[in-house]
Amino acid sequence: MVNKKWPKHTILAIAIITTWLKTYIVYQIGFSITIDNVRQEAILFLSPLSLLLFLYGLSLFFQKQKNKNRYLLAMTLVTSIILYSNVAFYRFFSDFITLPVLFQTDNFGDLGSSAAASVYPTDILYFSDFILLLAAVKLLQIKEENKESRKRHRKAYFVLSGAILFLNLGLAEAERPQLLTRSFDREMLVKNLGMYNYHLYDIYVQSKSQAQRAFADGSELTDVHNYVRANQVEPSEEMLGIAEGKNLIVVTLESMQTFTLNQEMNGQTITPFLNSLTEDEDTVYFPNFYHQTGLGKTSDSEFLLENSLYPLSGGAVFFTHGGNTYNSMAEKLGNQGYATNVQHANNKSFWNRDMMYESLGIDEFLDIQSYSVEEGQSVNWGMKDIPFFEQSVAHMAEMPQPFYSRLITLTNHHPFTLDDEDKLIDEFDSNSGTLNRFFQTTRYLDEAVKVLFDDLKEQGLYENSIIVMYGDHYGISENHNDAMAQYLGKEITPYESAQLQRVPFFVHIPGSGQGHVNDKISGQVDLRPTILNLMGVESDTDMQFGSDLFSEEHEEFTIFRDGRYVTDDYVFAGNTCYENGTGAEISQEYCAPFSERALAELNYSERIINGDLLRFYDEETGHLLGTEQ
Ligand code: GP9
Ligand code: MN
Repeated sequence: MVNKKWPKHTILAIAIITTWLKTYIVYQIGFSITIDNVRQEAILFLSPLSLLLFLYGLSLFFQKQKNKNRYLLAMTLVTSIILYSNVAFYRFFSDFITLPVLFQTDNFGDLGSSAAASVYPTDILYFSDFILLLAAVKLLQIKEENKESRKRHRKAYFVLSGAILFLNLGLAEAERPQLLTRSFDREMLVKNLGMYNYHLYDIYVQSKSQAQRAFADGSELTDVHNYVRANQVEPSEEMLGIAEGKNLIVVTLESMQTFTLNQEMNGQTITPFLNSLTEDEDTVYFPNFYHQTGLGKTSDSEFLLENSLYPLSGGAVFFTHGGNTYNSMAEKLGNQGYATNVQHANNKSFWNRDMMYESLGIDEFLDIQSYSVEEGQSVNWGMKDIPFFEQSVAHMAEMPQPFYSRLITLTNHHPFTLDDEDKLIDEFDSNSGTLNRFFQTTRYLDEAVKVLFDDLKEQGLYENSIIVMYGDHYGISENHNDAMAQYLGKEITPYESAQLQRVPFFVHIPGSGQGHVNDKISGQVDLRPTILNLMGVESDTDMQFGSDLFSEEHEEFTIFRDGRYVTDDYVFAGNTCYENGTGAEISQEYCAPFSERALAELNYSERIINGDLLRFYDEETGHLLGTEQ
């Protein structure tokens, strides 16, 4: 035994296999990662391998076995520290480490002490691969290798590790389309890419935005500021401050689209309660309100609502710019003495909400941990909307008043599945199961909103609140155009497709008697100025791109995040100019001036975000900081 010489790559093989297996075991015991099927389990198992093969494989470039060993020991220690730090962090925050938390100590103030308090002696096992490797290095004698075979083997080795990386990415993409471009959830990234690749990806995303930020300065705001001020409108005297001092409840209606309102599907009403609100004496209903979200979906709609800035063209701004300076609606209401919070029964790291809400100045985030989900209360993505609303209203009853509480629903989410007892209407009968089920989940969401109203009344919160509800984005994508055409009884041209981006928007002010249908062309970017004016909170020096929908001067020009737009006369979609109303194709000349403005406006907004320019702006005075004005 003592004289036995082991094959030349034994130490490398031990390092890779022990770290790989240890990582997989730690995934199971150190975190609560949800796995729904065998493919996800297989990806989770495979995911640490590609980076380990590459990183540890670099040892092949060392000539002496001694140096190889040292390098491998160092790397095993580094990967162990990374993995273990995440475990310790997760014990406290139920989240994975992302670069900004290491620098934003004000966000996670007691990070160091919390982490230190969660260390146990048995945690040494998280370093078991390092310990095993140390023993192997001490005990095993390794054969020398000749130069020629080294080069050949090395090449083959790195080709193999590249192939495994692509296999991993391919499987991850199949499991979660657009995983890297949308980057929605840290858990999903870790699950699909592996902990080590996740950190590399995180470093890439964060340093890209930090670099853009570093080169920006306040002077870049001058043009943007001039543009914003030039497009400012006067509020409507009648509506200004009409809800002053009341609680503000904003409900995000997941995936709800306007085409389902005041319509039937095979003789069945889809949204009976919301339909009644469209004629209610205390409700203003906006049938020509469009979503303006990009890849960040729900989070983009939240971003528009809070900031009246456009989300980004690539990636989710909640992820890429979660540490920027913002001047959110929550912060403004907070300054007026409002208790501000978001209620959403999902994992808090989804869309990086836990971090972003800190930047948006939201006092409290009631995530899934604040709900008790009983047997039968969960479907599809998580807690059903009806029990969610019931428990959310119970939370509100405990809140100091006035409060601003945002409620984000979840049941009407792709793939639109429901338990039988919650199916209040039949499915549609097209070739798209997605569209067929969508009607049922929309009907369920409508029912849930009714429960919300009833519960608010029961708890005595209704009279003193204003309830705003908006659809976050489409539920039915263009992949289902054939089925949509069957339902609507017309072909889905780019013009129709743009019209399908309408989502409902309601402003319900109990006892106001202000109910009417406001059919102005409008979008989510208008939510903030509209709501703030109703609440009697001035926003006329703010850097916002939307305008108050109750103002006589509101311009009917709504720009989608992808560059399409709608005005009262035109719709620009699929690079074609259409006449709004008839859908007739018309000369590009009509649209040209708007196309130019749409591009400019999206660019201005993007510049603010990429350069983190609001840090150079004093919203109280409307002055640019560090420049003469
Ligand atoms: C997740 C929920 C849904 O928490 O908001 O997100 P989506 O996929 O619609 O953007
Ligand atoms: Mn959504």
